[in-house]
Amino acid sequence: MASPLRSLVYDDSRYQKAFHLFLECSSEHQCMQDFIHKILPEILAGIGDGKSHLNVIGVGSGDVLLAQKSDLDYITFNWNKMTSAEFEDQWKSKQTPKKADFIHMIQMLYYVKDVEATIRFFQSLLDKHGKLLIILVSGESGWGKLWKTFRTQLCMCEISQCVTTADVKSFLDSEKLKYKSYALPSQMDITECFTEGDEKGELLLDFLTETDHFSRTASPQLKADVLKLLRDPACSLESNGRVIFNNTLEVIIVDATT
Ligand code: HSM
Repeated sequence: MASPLRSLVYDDSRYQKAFHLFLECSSEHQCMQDFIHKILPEILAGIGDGKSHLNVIGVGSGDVLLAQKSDLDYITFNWNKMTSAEFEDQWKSKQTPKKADFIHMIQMLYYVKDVEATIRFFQSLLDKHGKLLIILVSGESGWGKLWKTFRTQLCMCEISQCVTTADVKSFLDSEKLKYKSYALPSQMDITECFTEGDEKGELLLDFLTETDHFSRTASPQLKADVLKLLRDPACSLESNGRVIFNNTLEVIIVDATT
């Protein structure tokens, strides 16, 4: 029988609402900013091999925040408003010999059809000493536990949606690609998810399960099982009456092939 559950990605306005609430309730952006300011500069020090200009590709980057920045006029931006698969086709058809010094894919691999092909393609664009940065939720996070347990019920659309850094690392190991990884501890307050009918809790639950109106459309059994796991120490800690979900992210830095 077809599942009554519909992926949240098909309702963009609800997805945006849930995503913004998730950002308010989590330290997701803070932990990435700390990494970018404190650790990334040292990692990037060796790229470019003495060149005066660096070619950077941001896969999945948006242009909205750029309008608020006034100090970036030494950078030339070319925007490609297309999916990464379309970008790949376009790149291949142009047979461009250009290589990239740094490529970043921040929280975007959930939205591609083929994670391995996407990594393989972008890694192949790296110039000598170039680096590819991937950020996703860690396989050790609450997300990893949730998706391992309910993958068949919750990850039901054509995109990769439930991918974690554990999947990426096992692919990189199988391809014998060299990489380093860095855990970024992060939390998300999911207390309201356990109050029946709470609007905020229901939106957060949609974000966690990637499901449109999960509370209303999931079977009572699935809902009870998901809520039980979300509260389990495998996923969350309870502190001062709040339920704090493990939202740990992980950064993977892949080297160019020598
Ligand atoms: N689909 C959203 C996965 C995610 N989790 C992003 C944390 N950040």
